[in-house]
Amino acid sequence: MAALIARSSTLNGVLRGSRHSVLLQNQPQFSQLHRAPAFRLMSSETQQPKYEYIVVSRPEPSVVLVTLNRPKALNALSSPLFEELNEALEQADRDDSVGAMVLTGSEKAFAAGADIKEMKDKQFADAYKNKFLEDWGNLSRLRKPLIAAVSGFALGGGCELALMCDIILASPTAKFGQPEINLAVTPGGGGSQRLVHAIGKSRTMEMVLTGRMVSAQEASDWGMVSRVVGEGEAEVVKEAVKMAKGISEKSQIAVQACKEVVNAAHELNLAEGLRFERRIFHGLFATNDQKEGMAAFAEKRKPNFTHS
Ligand code: CO8
Repeated sequence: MAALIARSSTLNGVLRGSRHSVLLQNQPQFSQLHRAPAFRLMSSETQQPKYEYIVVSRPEPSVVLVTLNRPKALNALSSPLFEELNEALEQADRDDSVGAMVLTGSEKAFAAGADIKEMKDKQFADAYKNKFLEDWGNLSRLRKPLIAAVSGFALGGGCELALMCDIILASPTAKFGQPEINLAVTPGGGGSQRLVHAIGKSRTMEMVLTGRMVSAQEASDWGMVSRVVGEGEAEVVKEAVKMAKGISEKSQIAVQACKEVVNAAHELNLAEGLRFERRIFHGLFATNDQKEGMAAFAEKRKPNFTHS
């Protein structure tokens, strides 16, 4: 039976086994983790963390960090892993104390794709009837920003998972690819569509038709990732958490509105998009945060947003 227990009593256990424990303890706000008003679901009988394939932590009171945790399979994305991922991120999205989320993997692999061993015997009827992969796109519907911190392989579904995030930061070791062609299938998690928006048709065709892996630098030059940071996974996660913390200090209403208008550019033509952006802009004049933000600028002080 699952029971809610205070996260202060569980967090140490969760973090102790995590590769981020050093990073987390080095954060000045580490002690505040114990005061964060969040809870984790735990099994009361076993006292084990609820999740088997991910680790959820709070490197900052306002930032949730989700680490994919199937190291032996290079974080291959199985259905149970995705169920956990969706649940953890949706929970963070609903939590008023969370301003932004970070998703990462390991030094060797962000994720090496959908779990090929799980898929290999799948039949069309089962995939179609049971809407295989349909829930995997849930995280592209989160309202709060999600930042991918990518080291190592981000292949197939792993590359698509990164592309579902709002911002991608890459360590120099990151390698992006859509190698599904080698398995005689197409990308299935949005790669063929999102890549065209991000890097254009010719480069997408090259990635999808040849399966070639693209280096972090090349992905950055192509505009697929925001930038390449630091050396190794710890650095890229640290940078992503810093960015997430900075975003969580803004007005959360404005952050969600910005995310909504940028995402609309994928779906609307220019005239509709400009109209949509203007309407959202007009709407923000009804918020306390807009009044506070502009008053603070005029009075030369820091704004105190109430997210209202
Ligand atoms: N699925 C299942 N197991 C995997 C996967 C995978 N995608 N990738 C790696 N593994 C396993 C290996 O089988 C191996 O397990 P074991 O030790 O039991 O044999 C273990 O991880 C380590 O892998 P390797 O020994 O192969 O490690 P290498 O360092 O030699 O090679 C590579 C690393 C190059 C990443 C290699 O493992 C590889 O090519 N992996 C497959 C990459 C791939 O083809 N990905 C695409 C999969 S299809 C897909 O993603 C469809 C997307 C569907 C939509 C998803 C929506 C989000």
